[in-house]
Order: sequence, then structure tokens, then C-alpha cells
Amino acid sequence: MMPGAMAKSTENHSQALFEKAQRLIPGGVNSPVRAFRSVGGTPFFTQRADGPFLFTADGTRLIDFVCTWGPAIHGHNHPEIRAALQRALDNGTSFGTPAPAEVEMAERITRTVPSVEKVRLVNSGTEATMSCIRLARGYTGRDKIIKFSGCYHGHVDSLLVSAGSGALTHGSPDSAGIPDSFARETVVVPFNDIGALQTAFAANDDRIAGVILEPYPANVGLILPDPDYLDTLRTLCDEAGALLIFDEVMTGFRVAAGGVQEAAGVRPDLTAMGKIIGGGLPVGAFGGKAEIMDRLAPDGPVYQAGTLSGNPLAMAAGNASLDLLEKHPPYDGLDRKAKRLREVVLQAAAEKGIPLQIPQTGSMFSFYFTENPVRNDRQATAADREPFSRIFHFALDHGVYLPPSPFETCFISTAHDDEVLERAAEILVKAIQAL
Ligand code: KE4
Repeated sequence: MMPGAMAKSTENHSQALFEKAQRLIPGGVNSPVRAFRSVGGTPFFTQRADGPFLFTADGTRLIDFVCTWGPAIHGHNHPEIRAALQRALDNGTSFGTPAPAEVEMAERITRTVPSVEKVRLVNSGTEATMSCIRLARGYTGRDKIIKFSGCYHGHVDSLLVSAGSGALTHGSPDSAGIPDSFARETVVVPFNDIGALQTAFAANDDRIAGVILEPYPANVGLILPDPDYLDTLRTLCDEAGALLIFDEVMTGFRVAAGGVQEAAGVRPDLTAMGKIIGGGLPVGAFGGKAEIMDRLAPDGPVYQAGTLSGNPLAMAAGNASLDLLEKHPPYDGLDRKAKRLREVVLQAAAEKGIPLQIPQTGSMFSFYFTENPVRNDRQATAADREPFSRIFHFALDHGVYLPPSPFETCFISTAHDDEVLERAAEILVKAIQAL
């Protein structure tokens, strides 16, 4: 064997890559949740992805329930998205001028999400929610924002207060580096608690610029709103003259074509979007009533900008992704598949007398090891985390990749066919039986 050949191959394995990455990148990762800190162990590195699978640097194939945190609703490396990207690539990677694909994306979003009369494209969900907050403040002339504990809206300074996702996973919901003066403008209330919300409005009378939420919180595991909760929230915002902001970065185009606002029939004033609309490339968007959006530069006084906003490659992949959804709406099929998987795993837990909740809506579901349904982040964080870590590692060892934290949400895609899901269900049942 060529000298060093073996060394070369192990250098490309996850363990060696992670050791090198940790010397060069904080925590060895470019986003904290990827470090597996919540479940322990060494993160695997991915060489490539296709359909419902990730192919790791260690030569293993994994059934992927993370779907790159939401964008891959069509699975990975979809041929129509790849072809669209290849065509766009022939024309260059970035122009820094208006381009036709941005108008196509804006047409697709505004015709699918009626509350969005005008939309501005950005490069991440964080930029989208950050811009919604600034616009709400600029439009109303008010400073305070209400958010919900456990909801995560990206790493926006004023919203990393009692956040979910990585922040919650690392048990430090309030990040270092955020001045008290910023946090003081953010009022945090528990989700699914109308009384607390009414108290927050009353205590801040006419100083609330906006209320931002994930209408289906999915960064603390998945929590569904009580019946009429979103309707009541809409009414309270109207009474207070505050803007209602739906962060649909994750749920947009996923729980329904028009997101939660279509599924629940509640119309927000502003919506943040991302993930699926980029087809796997960096993207975000925010939009809403034209009267509000027209306050943005260059027409209005609220400044917002971005070098790569509306990037032609991201638009090509995103337009192809949305085109697939329009031509072949996957929502009923995804919901049926996820419901079947949920039933099988709950049955296995019941047979072992293990308390388990699996909230599910459409292609999204999560696991809470606790007796009762979870309605807020306090109940979510009180659930037993140890069994989740054990089923995570059992599943990973047997070729199924769940999100590396109980404070995330699982996704399936149209590429997860019955055979793949039956295999995954078998593994998850065995993981439960091994507890
Ligand atoms: P990005 O800035 O990561 O594109 O989007 C932030 C964001 C905003 N709003 C919601 C509802 C989100 O779920 C997110 C990002 N979601 C996490 C997963 N829980 C992304 C994964 C990560 O942080 O690595």
C-alpha cells in the first residue's frame, strides 16, 4: 500500500476533520447546534447529500430527518433544482443589480402568501426577522417588541432574549454580548398564555411596536398553539396598534403553501421567510402590507440593504423549489407519512410504558419524553433529555439522523418514500425498545 495512504483516508474521516476544524473554527462548527453538545459525541462530516440521504465522510449513509434544518422539502440534490442552478451558473454568480429571477421570486411569494403584498429578499432568516423588527419600529415610531420564551428568530441582538434552538440547547437563552439596554426593549412572555400577553400589553400600553412569534414554535421542539390563540393574538395587536409579525422562516411553504397563516387563517402584518424559498442556498425574505413595506429605503426612512440580496443562484434554486411545490403540492402526503411514523413510534413507547409525546403537523414533528402534551418552553425543558440523547445515538449508529437536540424539530421530505420511512420507523422502534 502506498505510504501514508491509510493516513490520508483517516485524515478525511469525521474525527480527524473535527479535530482540525476545532483548531480553526469556534467549536469546530459554523453553527452551534451542529456540535452535538446537547446529545454528546463527535459530529459527523457530510461529503454529499442525495434524496433523503446524507453520505458521511466515514462512508456511512444516513436517513436524514434534519433536511438541512428545513430547506430540503424536496430532499437533497433534487434534479430540477440542480438543473436550474446549473443554468443560472452559466450566466454568472452575482450581479449586484436587479435581475429577472428576483421578480419571479417576488411574484411567487406574493401570490402564495396573500398577506405579503410586497417583499424584500435578504440572505438569511436572521436578516429577515431583524429587518421586520426594525421596520415595525420605524413604521409605528415605537420601541418595544414582545417575543415568546422558547421562540428562536435567528441571532438578532434584540431577539436573543429567552431564545430557543441553539441558545436553549446550550442552556444560555440570553446570549453574552447583548447590552441590557437592548434586552430592556424586548418583553418576553410564555407561549400559549393569553393572560400573560394581556398583562404585557397593559404594562406597556402604547409602546409596543410589534409582536413576533413562530406561530408554530419549532425551536424548542415543536409546540402547537392552543385553539384560537393566534386569533386572539391578532385581536390584541389590533387593539394595541402593534404589528403582528409571523416568523415563518421554518413553517413558510412547509406546513402549507401559505404557511401557518394559511393553515390557521390568521393574517399577520409582516412575515419573515427563509429556508425553502432558497432551495438550499443562502436566503431570507420579509414582506407584508405595501403601506408598511414602502417605509423601507429607498422610498422610506427605514434602512435595509444587502450585497447578495436576491442572489441569482439562490433565486434559481428557490424559484425551482417553489415551482415544484406549486406543480406538485406535497402537503397531504407529507402529513400522512409523518402521522404514520408517529403512530408506530408512540405504539412502541406505550408498549414499554415510556412517557413520550410526539407533536406533529405536516412534515414536522419532535420528541418529548414526558407524560403530558407540551404547551410551552418551561414544559419542554422539563421533559427528560437523557432518553432523547440515547435514541439519537442509537438511531445514528443504525443509519438514521435525528436533530442533535430535543429542542429542534424533525422534518421529512418528498424524497422520504415509504421504503425509507419504514426502515427509519424500524430503527426508531428499536431505539425506543433499547431504552
Ligand atoms: P437563519 O439565520 O439561520 O437562516 O434563520 C434563523 C431562523 C429564524 N427563524 C426561525 C423560526 C428559525 O428556525 C431560524 C433558524 N433555525 C435553526 C434551526 N432551529 C437553524 C439551524 C442553525 O441555527 O444552525
